[in-house]
Amino acid sequence: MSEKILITRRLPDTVLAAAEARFDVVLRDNTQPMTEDELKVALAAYDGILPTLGDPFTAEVFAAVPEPRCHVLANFGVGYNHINVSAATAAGILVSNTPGAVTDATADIALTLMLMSARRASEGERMLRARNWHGWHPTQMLGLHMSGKVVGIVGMGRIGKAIAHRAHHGFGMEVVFLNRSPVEDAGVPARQLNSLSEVMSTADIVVIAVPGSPATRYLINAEALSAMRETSHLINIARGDIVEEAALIDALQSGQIAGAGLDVYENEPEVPEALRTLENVTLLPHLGTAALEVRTAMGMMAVENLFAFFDGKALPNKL
Ligand code: 8YV
Repeated sequence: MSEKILITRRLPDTVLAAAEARFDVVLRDNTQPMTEDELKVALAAYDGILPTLGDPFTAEVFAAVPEPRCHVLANFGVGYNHINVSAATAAGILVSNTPGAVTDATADIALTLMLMSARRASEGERMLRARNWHGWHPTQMLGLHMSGKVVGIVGMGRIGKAIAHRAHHGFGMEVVFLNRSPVEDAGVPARQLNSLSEVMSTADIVVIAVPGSPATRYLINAEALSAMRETSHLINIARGDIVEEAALIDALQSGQIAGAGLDVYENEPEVPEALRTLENVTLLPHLGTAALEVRTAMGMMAVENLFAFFDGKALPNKL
């Protein structure tokens, strides 16, 4: 009899077909994350789970199911801040993610937001759509010229390096970065700085590319933002709660910084009214990996981890 697998949101058809060819798949076709209560039921009812963004696998969820039927969580996505991996391990449950598959697409969205924020693209489009464009003139809507400026990358992992590559080769930007361990080779000429405030004060555009975790929650708070210049921009493509949204709103309203570009939010899909009404912020609905081939590669990677587990092999992407 084939293993029973829960997939918590609809994945591309080819991924579902690959999973269904081997497993007895239950697809939860819903846009919202599961609740903690639903996860407790699922841990007892399925042999494996393929979780998606935000499904709250907290320590309490694992503790509530002392003898789970499920022994593998193959997360769809590189970020696993919604899964307490040490509590899962203690409960005898293996966890994997999808590194690599998301890198280029997420870096592309970072560059999209850098350009949109620097060149005031969404503000301009809103002006035009509202019929408030009354003619071109030489000093209209002047933004930040990215070429030759300094990008400061917070978190020089795979995605940080892919952003550095694009910024250096595409725009001739100087790259500075912060990383908790020394980085021998950033892939392009780059300077590792010693403190967050140094990166914030040196860069014309700061990009957040660290994983979300309790350790990085509110890393970018009022104090960090106060080190930025009034001509600078902040971009977040990582996790929403790395940036203290209320402090960012203050910084954007007061002119402490010139602009921001966000793909992620503290309480997705909620976006504060204050952010939605500000002109100097570009807001995307967590589009980081939103391309069919990317979501397919992520899904196939998660499914391969399930195959390995049920074949009795090591998980290729075990956390
Ligand atoms: C995914 C992401 O779309 O991979 C990640 O960590 O943030 C996204 O790009 C999402 O996590 C899917 O679960």
